[in-house]
Amino acid sequence: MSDSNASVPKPSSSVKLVLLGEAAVGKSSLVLRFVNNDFQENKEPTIGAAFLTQKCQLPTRTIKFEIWDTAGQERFASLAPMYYRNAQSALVVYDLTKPSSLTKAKHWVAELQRQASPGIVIALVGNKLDLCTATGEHDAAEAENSETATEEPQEGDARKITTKEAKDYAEEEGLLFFETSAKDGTGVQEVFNAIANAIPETQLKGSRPAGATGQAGQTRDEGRVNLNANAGAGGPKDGCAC
Ligand SMILES: Nc1nc2c(ncn2[C@@H]2O[C@H](COP(=O)(O)OP(=O)(O)OP(=O)(O)O)[C@@H](O)[C@H]2O)c(=O)[nH]1
Ligand SMILES: [Mg+2]
Repeated sequence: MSDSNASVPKPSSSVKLVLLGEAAVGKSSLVLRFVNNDFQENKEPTIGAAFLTQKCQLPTRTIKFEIWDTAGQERFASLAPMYYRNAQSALVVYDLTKPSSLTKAKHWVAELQRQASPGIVIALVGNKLDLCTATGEHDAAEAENSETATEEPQEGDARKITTKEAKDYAEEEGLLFFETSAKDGTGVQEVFNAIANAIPETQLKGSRPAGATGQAGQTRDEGRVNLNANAGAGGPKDGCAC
């Protein structure tokens, strides 16, 4: 009668994650890629913030990301503390083709380090990698380890921020670092996977046994507070690297 193959329910933990960054760097697009495996060419700006969830299966536990996708437009900046309060993780996003966006990202990192929960896991994410060509281009998964990053942006390349510049800064500040493309999906799952793995056990709240079913599935439930209804209509993606 014993059923040795029956999977023992994994503990399930909620992780609050906030996305911050200058307007139009691709925060919502990264979330859309992660949650729906979708991309929209002309995504409208986020108004206020959007809330989405996505589950990731780690070998020993289920992580349910509670994602707050904030609006990058300056007029919404004062709302940000509401969303990063109690967050265990943050994606600070910049656009690899826009130097001002890295400056802005550094401001967000400083603010998080000053005012967010101690121990918050922060990932610095350079997005729009698909616009960067030839030299300076990296496999996003290798960005963390690469020792061969070019030091100067290459002529004719839309890239304006070298991997080395951002990676050196991330290392100094103890941040995870990735380059991504929400458009073609490069590096997106790796970011969330790395965050899920980087949250210390002690930081995981809401641990509870998972239900008897639904171990393998991704779930997507969106309770949006976004007035702009910028959700994608696609179905749940069918794989998660987490
Ligand atoms: N080529 C390219 N375009 C992208 C990428 N990610 C986002 N975009 C485009 O950039 C524009 C802005 O993307 P959003 O995801 O709305 O940016 P956001 O950071 O959420 O902007 P706010 O909500 O205003 O803060 C949209 O037109 C996207 O289609 C990417 O990886 N590559
Ligand atoms: Mg947005």
